[in-house]
Amino acid sequence: MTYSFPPTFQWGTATAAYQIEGAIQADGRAPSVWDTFSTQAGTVLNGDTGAIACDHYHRYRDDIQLLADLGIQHYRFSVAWPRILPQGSGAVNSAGLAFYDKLVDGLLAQGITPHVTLFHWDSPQALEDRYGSWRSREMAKDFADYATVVVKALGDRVTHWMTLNEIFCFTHLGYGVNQIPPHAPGTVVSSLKDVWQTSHHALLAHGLGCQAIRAASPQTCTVSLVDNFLATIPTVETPENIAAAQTAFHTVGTNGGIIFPALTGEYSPALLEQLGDQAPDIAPGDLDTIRQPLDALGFNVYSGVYVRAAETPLGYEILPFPKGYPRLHMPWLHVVPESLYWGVRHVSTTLNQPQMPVFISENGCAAQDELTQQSEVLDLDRIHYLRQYLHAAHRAVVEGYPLQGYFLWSLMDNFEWAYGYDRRFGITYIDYPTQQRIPKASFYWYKQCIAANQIL
Ligand code: PNW
Repeated sequence: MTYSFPPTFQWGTATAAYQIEGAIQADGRAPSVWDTFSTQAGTVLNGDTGAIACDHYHRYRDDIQLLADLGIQHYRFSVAWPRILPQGSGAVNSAGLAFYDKLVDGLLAQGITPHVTLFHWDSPQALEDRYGSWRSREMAKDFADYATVVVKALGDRVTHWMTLNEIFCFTHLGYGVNQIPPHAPGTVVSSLKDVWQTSHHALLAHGLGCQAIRAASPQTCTVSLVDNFLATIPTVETPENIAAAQTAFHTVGTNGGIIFPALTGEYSPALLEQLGDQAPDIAPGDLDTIRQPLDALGFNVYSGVYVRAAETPLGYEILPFPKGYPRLHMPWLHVVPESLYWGVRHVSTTLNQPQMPVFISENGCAAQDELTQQSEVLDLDRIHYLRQYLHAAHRAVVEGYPLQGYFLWSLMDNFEWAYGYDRRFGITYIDYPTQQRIPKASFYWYKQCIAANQIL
């Protein structure tokens, strides 16, 4: 059997501004919360920061060439808010916009479609100082104003927009009580309710952001949210286990309070019952603002959880991963390829959005890559991981779920947040001391898959 995809299937790869750009003081950029956070002792492994990263800001031409060599047609990257509005709001820094102008033109010249994430965690430090960033509702309005500036500047050439990347990570991991390792700004708020309030504000930013993008775009465009909801997988696909996975989908991770309101306009009742007085305050009209019509949903998928029906009060149980379960080079990176298929299926069924196009906005893994004497990286573990997840994507497509495309995380090794440069997710190896880009075996494998439009 060959595992071919439909001719319209979009093959892509993804990066994010703070993880690759470096050049943190260039052309009027002001600090982001990640600059502040990573320079505090003990926050990031080995004391790494994004100050230089992959120096993409200066080497973007080489990186566009790398994309062209890969034969990719779609590239997802993010814009750094503190380059555009260094104080978070107010004065626009045209030199910051000029960088993305050149990047977009360079991509288009190679026939590569840009897919732009407006926020991938690097919020302006100025807004943290002014009102505590996501702790304040003001953040949502400032985000929408920032979106307007970017879309007005690039919207003549960019038609694929994503509002926020992974609300769970930058709110619950950034403000949550006792999160290890924490995310910027690393501000521990005083209650679970206050944590949920930060993600509620982010949902508002998404809603106002969608409206701002559509209002500012000079042409028809597509708008999506990028979410890493947690997929629940029935251990064996019996009707009972499938029903159990659907029930569990409401309350695992932060699903019930992020993807549910974003797509359905309601927090999951099961989650609200669990939260009790720790649920966030929801002002009149908020849920209507949050549930915006979306052209597609971006799903970041790395892992998931197995569920089966059981005689427990909730009617299901989640199976813990036994010691020795296959895992890649992150504590949470259990190999659960079915999470891709089941995530897409839950959008259609459990969230009742059968018409909602889904694309995989990120999938990939960290591996312990080493350069051989011949300057090669034989990352077979990454190829095996990716192949399994692509098989799950193929299953979703052949069963008729509206899965449109797949963006591999990541084009190159980069600053992996609290793990710094210690964890490599790229299909291109970065030799940080020389900034040399060395395509790994997975790069050549993925290139062949793209060219053949099938899993090899
Ligand atoms: C995503 N988890 O983060 C981000 O969007 C990327 O910027 C990041 O580099 C990539 O995945 C790899 O980590 C995640 O705890 C952070 O399950 C945490 C989790 C998953 C994804």
